[in-house]
Amino acid sequence: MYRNLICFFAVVVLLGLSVGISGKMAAANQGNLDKDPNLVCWLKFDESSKKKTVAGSSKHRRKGTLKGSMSFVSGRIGNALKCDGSEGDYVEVTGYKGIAGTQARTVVAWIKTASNRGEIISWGLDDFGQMFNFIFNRSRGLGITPNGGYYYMNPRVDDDTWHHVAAVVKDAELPNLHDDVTLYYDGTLAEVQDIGLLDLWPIDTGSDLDVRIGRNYTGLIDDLRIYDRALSDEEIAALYKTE
Ligand SMILES: [Ca+2]
Repeated sequence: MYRNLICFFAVVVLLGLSVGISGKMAAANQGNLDKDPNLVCWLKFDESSKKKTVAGSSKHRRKGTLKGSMSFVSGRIGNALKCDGSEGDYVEVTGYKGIAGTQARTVVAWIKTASNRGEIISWGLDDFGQMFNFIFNRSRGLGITPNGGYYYMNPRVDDDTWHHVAAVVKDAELPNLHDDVTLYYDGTLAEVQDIGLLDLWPIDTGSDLDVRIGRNYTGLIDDLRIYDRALSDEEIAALYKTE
């Protein structure tokens, strides 16, 4: 009897400890992700509506410049960028070519849209395999295309509510869409549309075009981040919990 009671209390204490520890780890995680040396570009879009530039919040201080008529409105965290769906209206991170070649990378953002078209972010060289587009593929799901092949998530994003979306390319000699790209929806792994052989298209990004945000996209973008490493499932989940 006593032994059972002692076991019961030991389990309760251990459970309590583990919950406490994991809570602390998640909190530390998010703070670390803001200061992560691999956070190579971070745009919070907290500007007021008259601004034509976007402050860079990563330690690299890469900032954005508004091309065309975009604005800032109340967003998911502070203000957000409002995009009007035009090809000529986007934010350019002038002079920054993004992450080139086969290097691992992560792009993360909050988005709110009622339309399933346009780019969240893109860079590279306009040739097969050499672009890196986080885009609504063929007006279907949100995902990655390197210009040739495409890979997108099944969950609908175009319901005019805020969603946290991310794409991760992990370390690989020559990464391909099927084996090395992971898509996330609201902090968890997204179910992905199976395209077949096109999924195997390799990613070898060029470094010709500056990073561009919001081309042909209608809606809001907030707290956009680029890391030059693959974030883990836990780190994506921690960013989703960011307030
Ligand atoms: Ca913001």
